[in-house]
Amino acid sequence: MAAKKPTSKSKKQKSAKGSAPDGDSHQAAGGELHQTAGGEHPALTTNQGLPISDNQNSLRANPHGPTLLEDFILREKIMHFDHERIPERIVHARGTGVHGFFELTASLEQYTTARILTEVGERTPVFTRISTVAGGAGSVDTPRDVRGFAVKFYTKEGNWDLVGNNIPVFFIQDAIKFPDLIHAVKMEPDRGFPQSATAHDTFWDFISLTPESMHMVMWIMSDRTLPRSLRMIEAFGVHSFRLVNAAGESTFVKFHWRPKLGLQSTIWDEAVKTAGADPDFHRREMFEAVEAGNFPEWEFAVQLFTQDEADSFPFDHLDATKLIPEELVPLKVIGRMVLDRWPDNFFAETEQVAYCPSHIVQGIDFSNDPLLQGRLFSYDDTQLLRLGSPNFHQIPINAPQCPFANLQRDGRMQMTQPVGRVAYEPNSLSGDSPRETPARGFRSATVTETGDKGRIRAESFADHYSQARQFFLSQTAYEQAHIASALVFELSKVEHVHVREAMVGHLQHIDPALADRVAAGLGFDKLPAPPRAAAPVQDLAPSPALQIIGKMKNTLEGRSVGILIADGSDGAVIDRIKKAATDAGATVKIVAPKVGGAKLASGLIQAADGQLAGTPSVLFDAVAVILSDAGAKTLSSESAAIDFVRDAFGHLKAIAVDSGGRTLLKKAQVKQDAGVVDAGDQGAFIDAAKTRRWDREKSVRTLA
Ligand code: HDD
Repeated sequence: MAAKKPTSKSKKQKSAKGSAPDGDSHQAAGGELHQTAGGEHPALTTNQGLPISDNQNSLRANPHGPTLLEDFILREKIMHFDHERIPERIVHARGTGVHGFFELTASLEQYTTARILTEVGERTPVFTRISTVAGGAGSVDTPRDVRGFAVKFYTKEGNWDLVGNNIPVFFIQDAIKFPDLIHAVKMEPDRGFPQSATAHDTFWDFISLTPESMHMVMWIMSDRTLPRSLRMIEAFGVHSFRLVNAAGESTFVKFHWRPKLGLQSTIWDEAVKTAGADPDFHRREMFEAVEAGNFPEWEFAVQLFTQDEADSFPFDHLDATKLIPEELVPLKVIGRMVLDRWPDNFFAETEQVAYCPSHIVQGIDFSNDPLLQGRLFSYDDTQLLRLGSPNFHQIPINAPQCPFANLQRDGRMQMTQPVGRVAYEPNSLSGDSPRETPARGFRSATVTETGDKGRIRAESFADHYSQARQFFLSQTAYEQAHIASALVFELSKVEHVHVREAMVGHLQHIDPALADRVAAGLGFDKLPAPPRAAAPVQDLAPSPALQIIGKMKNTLEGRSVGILIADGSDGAVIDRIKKAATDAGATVKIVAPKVGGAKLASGLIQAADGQLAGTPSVLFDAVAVILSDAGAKTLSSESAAIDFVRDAFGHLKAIAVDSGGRTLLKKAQVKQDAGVVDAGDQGAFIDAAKTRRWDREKSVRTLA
């Protein structure tokens, strides 16, 4: 008999019978009961269903006496509380998850039997978790870090987990190096810091001794690791996978996610300040977007290629430190993903979701990428520790949404109640126990393997610098300057001079001019010698698709505009700016010295969305400063106001000002350039707000 399938359907089914109501009931010391929300409240009970008469006081021998061990209600409650946490993920501990759907727009029937990739128009539920890598679960959202991008597709043929990152390559070529990489990047073990940062000795020591990571280093030093929003990142399945068709033929595939809102990043100083202003910046922004119905959306695209084509590439596609430039194998868009439902419960869903690259469906198969092969073990193993039981697939967020049945039994936290005598196969005693299905069951791709067994790295994996060079040379001058400056910043935090030197040595293979800039930024008086390169560095054609600036969309959709006002501001100007920005798709927030709002020139009160001290300009993509003369005078001696405009300017944002706003800019010694526009010209402001003033940067900071 098939095991009963756990369900995650309706809210009603999910909340345990008798669980706490939304409204709060509070019994004061005098014993009076306050109901704070209307409606029928179910009785509060113990986990055994016993109604609880008093949830405010433990059982005591007398009013001033000791608490009694007998108080099983107290013990049950505290015991449960003590066990509320599970081990956090060793990597990707901090994440934000959202439900949604995947819809196929073009069939890959020629290449695969996987129905999720062949049934056009079919909507498949997904749960997507986007994460940082290095920090703990409580770390901030905006460190310089890779973003994980894990999608669980609840397909009709079983769950498919595509566990990728926002960077298409990885640090290492073989999974056996993963623990070393992570130990190097995490807090240093003797001192317990830094949290969530690569800018320290152990990380760069490891990297400087691992030439294969140079391509990834270029990506992580770029602004890709400083996303403006989780809705504005690309993501990649990284490895080559295989698609297998009905004839059993296989084609290699790389998976890509492309955000509908385009790519956008912040700059380093902005990311650092955002961490202080709002440690939950990305999670909050995602929450607010989903709640407002501005559902994040990505296109799903594939790069398809044969073994023969792969043989002609100037790199080995099984090496996860390499990407396939779009110019070499174009992307084919085959679907879209929309995230439209915030989870009901963070722990039950976002924390307990268990992704495993080994979760695939028939018609999709693995490649021999040695990094992928190691991952196929690691994730199941990690879920056993985190979730504590081989039955983790029964947790609603992890359970397939198609029928599933087998003869696995028992184990911790078994939630189903299998019936019958038979728990083995083959058997002759049961007429309805699950059986293997040779015709439609999963079959691995037919692959011939030859060669000598051994701990061997293929010769074709030896070129560590060519694609790093290609990436760097594909960037705009502004992006190159950010990469060089990020390297200077990070290596300046490294105490060991030989590690700094070793890194600059590697950079010489990537681009001698980059090495010069970083060496100058670090104050070297001579250039260190480059290490021996295991393979000649190739001059690959630049790939503009690798830029961020080139992929920024000329839109205010998904962006936010902050309007700084004070008592005496002109309400009509505020309204016009607000309307223009809202019409262009932006979210607008009013910032005032007091959260209660400001008294406008008209005498009306304008409500504020944020208090100035707690709502700095780093939270916005563009700002307007609308002040009366008196308001400007008051704010001129307010450091939060000075920082507001100075940072907006320093972070290359558009600023709209009226005459009071201009006074504040002068006081803050902010120069006026083409990105500082008159508040009366809303059209000019909207145009300027859609981009950043890259040409301003050289006037506000020294870049390497
Ligand atoms: Fe990993 C989590 C992505 C290499 C071992 N990984 C994890 C998550 C993402 C990735 C997005 C978080 C999933 C979630 O939201 O729960 N990992 C990658 C990518 C890699 C990669 C794109 C290279 C291409 N990972 C990798 C290797 C190993 C691991 C080589 C080990 C050999 N990864 C893990 C893990 C984690 C994990 C320890 C921690 C939590 C979890 O699995 O569920 O098993």
